[in-house]
Amino acid sequence: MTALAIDIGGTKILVALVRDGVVLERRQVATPRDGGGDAWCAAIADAAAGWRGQYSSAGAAVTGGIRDGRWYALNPETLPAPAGFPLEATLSDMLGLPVHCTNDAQAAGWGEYRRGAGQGRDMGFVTISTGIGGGLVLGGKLVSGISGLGGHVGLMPLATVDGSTAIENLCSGRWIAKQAEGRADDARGVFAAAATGADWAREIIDLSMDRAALVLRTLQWLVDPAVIVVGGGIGLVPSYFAGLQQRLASGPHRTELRPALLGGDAGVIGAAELALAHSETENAHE
Ligand code: BMX
Repeated sequence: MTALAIDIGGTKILVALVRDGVVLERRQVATPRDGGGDAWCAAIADAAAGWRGQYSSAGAAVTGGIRDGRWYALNPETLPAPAGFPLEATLSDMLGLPVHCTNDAQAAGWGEYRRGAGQGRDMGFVTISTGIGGGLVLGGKLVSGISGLGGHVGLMPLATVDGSTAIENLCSGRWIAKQAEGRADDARGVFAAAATGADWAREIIDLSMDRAALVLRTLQWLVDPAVIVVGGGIGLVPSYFAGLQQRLASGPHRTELRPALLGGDAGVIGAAELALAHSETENAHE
């Protein structure tokens, strides 16, 4: 069964055709950050137009929260998703079939559990990207919680004593880009500068790794999972992943730290799996 899968992140939107955990075709567009919900959905419908008739279910993994099919930002700085935007209804109308929507890190965590680095083991998934998202799979179940936000570690108010800011605001890709203060255009530019030996860039990345390692450490204390899978455009930079590994090397936990095996496809692969499971449940109830 082929699914249309969508991943709406703070920086890019990926639209793909997925079958049995494999991406058959993909299209990627930059997220028009100021466009708003209708513009983002139109960009998705456009990108998928050529695949009409080739899929029988559809799912979307989105940055932010989903409640009753409506979308809202948890941290509008990651993406200012319009509060209460009817994402499921709008995408379903535009694409002509029901579209099941989930938080992006939840979907990616499920993708890694089913088809990637987590396979079959209790796992925590952490994506270090524009923001920092998280998901948990325990006992073979995605722990969505009552709000669909289980394991959302990037939003924990860890790094400040007064709890006034989420830890992602102090180490995510957006934070890295902001610290450059004009010396680089984006997080990628900071990594490029660090690679050529710029001390200012190394310091920013080191501090980001120190703080992101706290996120992973917290997950270890809370859940002590067999594996923590790290994904996202920042988390998957090899030197960054190695820095996290080094910071977690000591301590009593036996948790294995692994890079997402599905890389940037984890979200669409997870969204496809969840869409399929959802449409099977719906059909069983008909
Ligand atoms: C933020 C939050 C999470 C998301 C995470 C990673 C919003 C818009 N997003 O914590 O829901 O999982 O960022 O998102 O509130 P990404 O866009 O960086 O992949």
